[in-house]
Amino acid sequence: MKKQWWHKKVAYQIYPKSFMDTNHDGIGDLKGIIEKIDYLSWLGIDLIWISPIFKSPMVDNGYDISDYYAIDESFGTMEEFDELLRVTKEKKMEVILDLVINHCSSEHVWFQKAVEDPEGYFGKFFYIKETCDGNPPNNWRSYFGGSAWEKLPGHEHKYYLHSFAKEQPDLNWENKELREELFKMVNWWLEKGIAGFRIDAIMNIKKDLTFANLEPDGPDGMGVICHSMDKAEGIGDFLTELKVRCFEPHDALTVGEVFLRKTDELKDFIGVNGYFSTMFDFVPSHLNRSGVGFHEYLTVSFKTWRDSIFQTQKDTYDFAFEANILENHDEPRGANLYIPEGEAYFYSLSALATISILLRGLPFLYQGQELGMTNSIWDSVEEFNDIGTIDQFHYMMQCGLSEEEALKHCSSASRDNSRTPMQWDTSEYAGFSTVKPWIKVNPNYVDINVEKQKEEYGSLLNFYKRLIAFRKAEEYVDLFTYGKLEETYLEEETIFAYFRELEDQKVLLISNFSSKETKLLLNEKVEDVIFVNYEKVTFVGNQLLLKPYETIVVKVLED
Ligand code: TEU
Ligand code: CA
Repeated sequence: MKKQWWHKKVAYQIYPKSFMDTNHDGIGDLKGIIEKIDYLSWLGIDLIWISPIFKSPMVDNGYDISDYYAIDESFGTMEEFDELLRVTKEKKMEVILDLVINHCSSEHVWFQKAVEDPEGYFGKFFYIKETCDGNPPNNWRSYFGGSAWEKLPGHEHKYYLHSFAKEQPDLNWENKELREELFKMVNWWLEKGIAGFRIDAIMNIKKDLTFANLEPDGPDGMGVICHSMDKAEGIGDFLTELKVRCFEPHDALTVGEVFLRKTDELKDFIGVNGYFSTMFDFVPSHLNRSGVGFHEYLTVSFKTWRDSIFQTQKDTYDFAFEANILENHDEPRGANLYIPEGEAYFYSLSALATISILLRGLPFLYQGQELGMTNSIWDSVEEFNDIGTIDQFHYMMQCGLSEEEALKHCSSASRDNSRTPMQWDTSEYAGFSTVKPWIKVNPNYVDINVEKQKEEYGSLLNFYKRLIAFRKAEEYVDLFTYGKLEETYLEEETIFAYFRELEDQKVLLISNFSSKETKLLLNEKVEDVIFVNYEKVTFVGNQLLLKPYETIVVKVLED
């Protein structure tokens, strides 16, 4: 594999609205990020992805951009952004931003002009369709609920397409002029000195241009728009152009938010000459999705989860790195998703951390994950801010669920669970702000916060710091970056185990991912124990006595 500048990095996602507020308006800001760079550097982070900070009416918290060249006032100014870049460079950190180019905001000037003159230059930046019967052009349901078509204001028979909210009109990538505008913007940011982008909802840019109806999948007679993408062909041409015109000349790091991952296309996407540097492995976090809604989430067994991670590793070994995550701003907390209820404590969370961070690929942490932040407590639907959650609530009621049931499902599945303010200390509002934040603080901040965990050697936060340092230690960094990953002990009910091997180095990770003790007879000769989450490891001969969630890394001797 060709070595890349970003291969050995450990990344951290910041959701700026919830990270740190410095001007007392209850909204996180750029100055807040600057203030906390030392913290991230202390933790061992050297790559930061910041969710959208561009000018936006905030219908979807910045994923609805009304000016790609401006910083939203609620986050700060362009000068502050430049200062952030300067400060991160000083700490040898790189910054990547969020590239939201499937859609813009309905307040973007392009859309405003399209409304004025749908047949004109800017009208062609969007998907605008006229219907004779006054109904939407087809039965596609948007991701955030309701028809994916909205009437163009002031035009009775004209509709525009929006895969997400109606305030997020889809951009028409078939139009060369639109693409040129986007390439110009992408290059402008890269020239400013950012290292690259996380690329939002990118699979949506290619449409099924027949606009055929979908098989209905709900009581509303609609089908969710993602299924229309099965029939969208030729996305590769757009992505190649984007790469050649923007990413390649800047040696940018690009992380695709690629859904509908197809194994036989992985080389095209993230191979040596792929469209992107890497893409997130969403398979493990989406195993519980049935594709219909919050109320139809499935239960996922330990083995299904474990084996899905191994499958991705097998699919990409030799030619690519996936980006490994436990959490992001669209998912509930990993502590709730991957760990059985009532069992999220230091040992289980540190086990999860070790399994994830030592995989082959680019590790991403999401803010608060290093503390073991959990899903919050939601007392009523009014407490949610997320447009997707509010839609799901109403959709579940439409499907016949009671208000109580709908709230229960939202509480466990809502994206707002990961968007509660970062928990810095025990002061009111968790040290995130001095005023009431835009979204409810998780009441457990009194126990789970940076200040407290920084002081305790045995905290999850300090564990993460040691774990990142271990991955990056001179002795192991090549092994953990480039070494082959091979799964083992697959027949064991609770064991998550894999080898990492590079040339004459070979280590074995063993995790007893269960609240019960277990024994494991090792087939390997152990030379040394090099990483642990308990103080003491117990061997009886070659048998390991593993405590609940005990996780170790050992050096093994080749026979
Ligand atoms: O997400 C794309 C996407 O498809 C998600 O809406 C996903 O289906 C949903 O969050 C369920 O987990 C990206 C961003 O990550 C998300 O925050 C934005 O809302 C969305 O694009 C629109 O820009
Ligand atoms: Ca603020």
